[in-house]
Amino acid sequence: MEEQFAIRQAKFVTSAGTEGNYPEALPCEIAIVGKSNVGKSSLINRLTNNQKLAKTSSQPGKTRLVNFYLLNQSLYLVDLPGYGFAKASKTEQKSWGELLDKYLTSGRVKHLFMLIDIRHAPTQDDLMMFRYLIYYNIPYTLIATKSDKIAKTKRKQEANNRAKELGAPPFAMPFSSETGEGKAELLNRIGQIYNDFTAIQKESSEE
Ligand SMILES: Nc1nc2c(ncn2[C@@H]2O[C@H](COP(=O)(O)OP(=O)(O)O)[C@@H](O)[C@H]2O)c(=O)[nH]1
Ligand SMILES: [Mg+2]
Repeated sequence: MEEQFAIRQAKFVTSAGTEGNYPEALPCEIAIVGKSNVGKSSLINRLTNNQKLAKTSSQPGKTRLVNFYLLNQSLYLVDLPGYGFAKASKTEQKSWGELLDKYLTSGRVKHLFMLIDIRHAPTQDDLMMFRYLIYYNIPYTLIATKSDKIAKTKRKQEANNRAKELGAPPFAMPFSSETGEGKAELLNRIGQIYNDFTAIQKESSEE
């Protein structure tokens, strides 16, 4: 069933570091992972129609904190720091690992959007990230970003190829922050996830 999540309001709430200073949890929290520069911040901006909400950069590796965005006062969309930035020092890589580990094991995240570039085979870091989310049994959706960079006729196939290369079931959603391709589908996905978790909460509060 199509049940698009209509974003009426989106605002930045807070950034959290390794100390785990997260905002009060909500029933539904969706986080976005992917390597630096894959298009995480641009996706948030496109979804919310606000080009200034999440900082984007053509210079990778700028976001080092867990950024919380509140949609319609009822759902968190979380921008996680990107991985695989070649210039990052060992110390930076270690603190990135701690930050991500702390967040992903906090029990807050209900679903992950894992972003991969539609044009490139997954890197070692992508493969590690994917194994990690399987290991922790976190539900996910694969999103193949920058779909505008390849011919329209190849998009579905290429997106699915990226999923196969990761070792996932062969499906990824093509998405472009440039053109808005895939936005409606992604809002449907968010609607489904949101409904699942608010329904779970209603059931348990009725017991
Ligand atoms: N052509 C194109 N460029 C994109 C798209 N998404 C992001 N970019 C560009 O890729 C760069 C990195 O994007 P950003 O959202 O900051 O990536 P992040 O590091 O994953 O948050 C920026 O220069 C964006 O303008 C897209 O869908 N199409
Ligand atoms: Mg970013």
